[in-house]
Amino acid sequence: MTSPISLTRYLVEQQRIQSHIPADLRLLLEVVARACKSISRAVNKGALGDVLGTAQSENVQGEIQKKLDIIANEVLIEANEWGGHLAAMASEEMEGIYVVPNRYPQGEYLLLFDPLDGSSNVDVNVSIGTIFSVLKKPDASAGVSESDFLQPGNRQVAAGYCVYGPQTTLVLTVGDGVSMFTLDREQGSFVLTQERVKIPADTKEFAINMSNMRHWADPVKRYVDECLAGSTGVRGKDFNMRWVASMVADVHRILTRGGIFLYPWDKREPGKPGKLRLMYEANPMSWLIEQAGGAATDGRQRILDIEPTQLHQRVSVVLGSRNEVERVTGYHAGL
Ligand code: P6P
Repeated sequence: MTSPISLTRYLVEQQRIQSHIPADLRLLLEVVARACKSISRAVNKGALGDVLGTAQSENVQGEIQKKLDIIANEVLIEANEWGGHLAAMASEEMEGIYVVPNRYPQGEYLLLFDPLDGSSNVDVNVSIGTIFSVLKKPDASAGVSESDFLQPGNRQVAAGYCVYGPQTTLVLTVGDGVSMFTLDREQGSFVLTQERVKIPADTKEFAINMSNMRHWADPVKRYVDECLAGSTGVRGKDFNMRWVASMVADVHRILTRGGIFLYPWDKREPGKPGKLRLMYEANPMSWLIEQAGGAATDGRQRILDIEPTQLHQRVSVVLGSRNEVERVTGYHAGL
């Protein structure tokens, strides 16, 4: 029986074989993974630790912060600021960027994260997760500012998430496919459990918050109505629906068995392109989905090609099994 491959061994071998994981990026990914282990421990404490409930504060999005939102954010900042691999970090939980303090060496990478996505689920013991995206500073020589982060998702050098569910699983891409690592709590290390993840091009499972149906644009209504019509309608097959209200959990299911996830624009706030954030939710998830053979658009264009204008800008998201995403995108184009 071959010995299990740890995340460290996987990254060392990828660095040696593929040489597209420079030493500083390997260090960054190992530090993020270690931070996710700490967050997993805090999440798993639940009512046994002082981690549930709200923190009596709001984040930059105007959302009430959960205690675990703040804990997870602090864990990621403290884990990453001293290593010399980063120039700065950006988080859903912080209005501006966090520049690595002068007392530490600065690196060339930029780390963006949603420290605890789906945190409203933590109080009801449903899977949540950490999402992260890695960019390179455009000009290695200069200082760092918020504008350095405003790069399209097709410029990411690494992306991933850690889902805190029945298992704690780290899912990662550096541009050469998607790999999954499950936390072995006895060893305290992430172990490679799946490589070359592939999403089926077709599916019978869609994920959307159906309570928003009356607010959707017509192309989304048309797509969902056809799914609901099932074998009696134009699709000629029955569909199943899932909605965890935790993007990490819904995306993990899609990477594992296919499906389509939609959080589209709706009429409630017409000026808002969507609910989800481009830089640290949609971009990393879209790259993972594309690296696994799926597709990701905002209903009209490839998410990874969107040129960002604001750090916390939102976007409409349609991602998953390629043929379904292309169908929804086609409906938006009037096909
Ligand atoms: P709703 C969690 O708050 C989140 O940002 C995503 O993880 C999730 O897919 C979505 O919002 C759920 O939104 O409106 O269904 O609660």
